Amino acid sequence: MSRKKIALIGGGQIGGVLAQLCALRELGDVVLFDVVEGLPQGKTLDISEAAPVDNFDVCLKGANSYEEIAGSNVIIITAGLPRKPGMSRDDLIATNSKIMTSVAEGIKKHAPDAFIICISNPLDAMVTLCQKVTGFPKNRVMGMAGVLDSARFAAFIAWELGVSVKDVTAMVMGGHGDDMVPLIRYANVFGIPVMALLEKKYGSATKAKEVMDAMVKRTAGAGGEVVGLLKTGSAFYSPASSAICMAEAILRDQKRVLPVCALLEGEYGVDGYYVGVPCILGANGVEKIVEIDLDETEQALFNSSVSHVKELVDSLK
Ligand code: A3D
Repeated sequence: MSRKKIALIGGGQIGGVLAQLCALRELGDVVLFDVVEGLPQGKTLDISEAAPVDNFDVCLKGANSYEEIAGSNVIIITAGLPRKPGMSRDDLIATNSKIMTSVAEGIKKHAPDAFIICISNPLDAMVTLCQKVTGFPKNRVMGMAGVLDSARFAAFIAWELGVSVKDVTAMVMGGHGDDMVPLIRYANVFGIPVMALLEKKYGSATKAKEVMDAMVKRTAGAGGEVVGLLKTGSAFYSPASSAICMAEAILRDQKRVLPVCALLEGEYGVDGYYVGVPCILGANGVEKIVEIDLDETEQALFNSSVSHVKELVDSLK
């Protein structure tokens, strides 16, 4: 039986970490593709030379030609510019849509059976474009944003309550913009609602709400917080880990329930747009969109986030 094959399109900050994580977890052989000559070859050689130390049996190869991605099971796209301080994700749309079109054409021609996970920003628009250009079925083209946004929300909750991140479940839905929707009501620590724990900690519902509101705000602005500190680019460790979690769910048929940027066709009252919603991810990619109940406030926030996604995607037409 041959190993699985993972192609990483874009060998920049996220691409390099993705390649290393694929190797450390022995997810399969890796092709790291970039338009810059030498960059993917140098990074994959560097990672490969750590194999005797880290004990992984996978082959990593750098490439500047799409022929090399043939036979890939999963492809993760990070090709495109990242944000700099003062930029919104939407400011990247003109440049990154040209890049995404060429990437999607390359994938369509050379890896027509692959599952695709897009990371390039503005995420919701880029994944839409990728699906349009490849023409792949909706279960095989998805975006990563919700896993990362939810991880950030969960990290802030764990730090605030002084509990292990392993026991926190917190989900963020909607578009990958500043109006994303962290779901307060569903956030829990091993089944205990986070709001109940905050109320116990502070002895006041008002203070608990204040603390939660601050965590929600920090979650929505978390990408920008990292950009502001780095100054030369955006987050790359946590986005890479989040995409690997999705790739692993597909490659190992884990049936994980994760927030995924998936094409909605009527679910949540949205038709024909990619939006972050909980999905079952397994060997068939997005196997099911899970519809959860939203109360009036959550639904209003979700609708407002979706209307921003629609505006952005419609500007591509
Ligand atoms: P960066 O380190 O600049 O890497 C991007 C790579 O893409 C560079 O090495 C480029 O050479 C390469 N590239 C440019 N054009 C092409 C092309 N046509 N074909 C193949 N490769 C090309 O950026 P990064 O890795 O930090 O970020 C990559 C993308 O992910 C950016 O658009 C970010 O905004 C986005 N991002 C998304 C999230 C989400 O949660 C969705 C988080 C963080 C970053």
